[in-house]
Amino acid sequence: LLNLKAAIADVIPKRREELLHIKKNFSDVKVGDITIGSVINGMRGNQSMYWESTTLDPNEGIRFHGKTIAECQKLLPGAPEDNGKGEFLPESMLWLLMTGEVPSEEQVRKLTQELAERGAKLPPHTEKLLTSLPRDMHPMTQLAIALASMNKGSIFAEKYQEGSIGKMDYWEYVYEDVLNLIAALPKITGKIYSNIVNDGEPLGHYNVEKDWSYNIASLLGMTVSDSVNMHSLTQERSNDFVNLVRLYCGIHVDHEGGNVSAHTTHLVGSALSDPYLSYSSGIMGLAGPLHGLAAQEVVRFLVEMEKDVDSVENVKQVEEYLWKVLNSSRVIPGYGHAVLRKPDPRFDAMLNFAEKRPKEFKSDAKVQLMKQLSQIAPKVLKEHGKTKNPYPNVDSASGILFYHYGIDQLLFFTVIFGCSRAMGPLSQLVWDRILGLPIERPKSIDLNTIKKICKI
Ligand code: FCX
Repeated sequence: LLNLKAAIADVIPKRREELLHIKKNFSDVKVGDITIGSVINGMRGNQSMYWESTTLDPNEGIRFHGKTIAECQKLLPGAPEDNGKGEFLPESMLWLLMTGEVPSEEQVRKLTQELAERGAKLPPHTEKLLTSLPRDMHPMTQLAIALASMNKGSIFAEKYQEGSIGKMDYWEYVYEDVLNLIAALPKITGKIYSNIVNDGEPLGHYNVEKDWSYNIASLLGMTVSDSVNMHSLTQERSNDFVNLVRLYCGIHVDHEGGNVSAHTTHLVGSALSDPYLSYSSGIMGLAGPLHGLAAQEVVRFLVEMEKDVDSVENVKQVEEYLWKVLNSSRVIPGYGHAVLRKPDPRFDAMLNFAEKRPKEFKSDAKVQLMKQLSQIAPKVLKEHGKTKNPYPNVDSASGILFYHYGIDQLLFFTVIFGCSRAMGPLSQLVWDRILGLPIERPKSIDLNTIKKICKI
């Protein structure tokens, strides 16, 4: 089956049957106990959400339908021009997330083409709206506005309003919206970036023959063939940047269901708000400094630290700098995680990207500092003794690599995160509707109830 929608339709009957069987026969089986600690501490450890495609192992990191990042890098198809030497395409990951199957080259080519065609034209009102926004408006606000505005063209919302579709068919229209939303992201992203750095004038051309990440890169002004010449680029640097976007977007798609952006998208979607409204809400959560904005915080941190230390080799000075931050009750950005308890394999993948290109990155003091920090900070954080996970998370390496290539608008990094993160939570939204999951409505409790439970 070469078409993604048909491939999903093919696996639906079995999955629906499995879940129905479980619902009918095992609904009373206990998953765990909820503690008072969990209630007043961000629901930590509370396993209470169904998530179809990814699971986060505290020690091994994220798995996509059971596959590690390394396995995905081995198995998922890349772009034809890279002849197996580049990064896998986010489109390949999207296929895996949606169907549970590793796609063939041919399936990915079709999906790439379909997304490129769907994304070739933004809705005129969205384009106009983006053009009208203040140039200094936060890029994530611009993204959330653009996405919410696309709900004007939601096929699901229209069909629901007409009352012409049954519950078991919702997914087909949600799917259409989801693909249209993901396809629109390169143009929206390019427009937001050009608003910030080029007074809204395009930095590149959209190329319908190319893949989704290539178009993001082009519209940021970063490909030799399709960009308005803003940065002096060689073909090699241009190819590397496109592969950085592919890698970054390929591995940031999802981090199971409980993280703020994924959970928000799923929650809002459970009220049958359409995918544009649901993901726009998710984007608002991704904009927080403890979540997606951390990549920007890391770059700011590295830029400041570089000014304060004589050399990246000076371990003592770096340690002192970290203690200064911790003693002033600030966090070390890019370190720690709510679930993960070992170094983030996504961090390793980003670091490997730089390590494979010594000519490019050896002389970049900030990138070297990022690497050095990953050795020093865990020791300091362990000694500090508060952080449950003292290791680098993905944000610790991601922003600084974009910064290296001249994408220096720090607030903008999270928009690229937003492109990638669309794929996981929105695949889940399709599956939420396939499986007919209900509106989410957990029960909250007040202090008197807590006291009663605690017998105090
Ligand atoms: N530096 C200093 N202190 C830290 C810390 C860090 N990097 N990470 C955690 N701590 C502190 C917490 O602030 C908390 O202190 P408190 O008891 O005084 O409130 C204590 O250690 C225990 O927190 P912990 O249980 O380990 O972590 P949480 O689940 O509460 O929070 C985040 C997890 C990720 C929010 C936390 O580690 C943090 O603030 N890290 C820095 C920001 C960051 O990198 N965020 C990106 C995370 C991720 F990759 C993403 O979602 O995008």
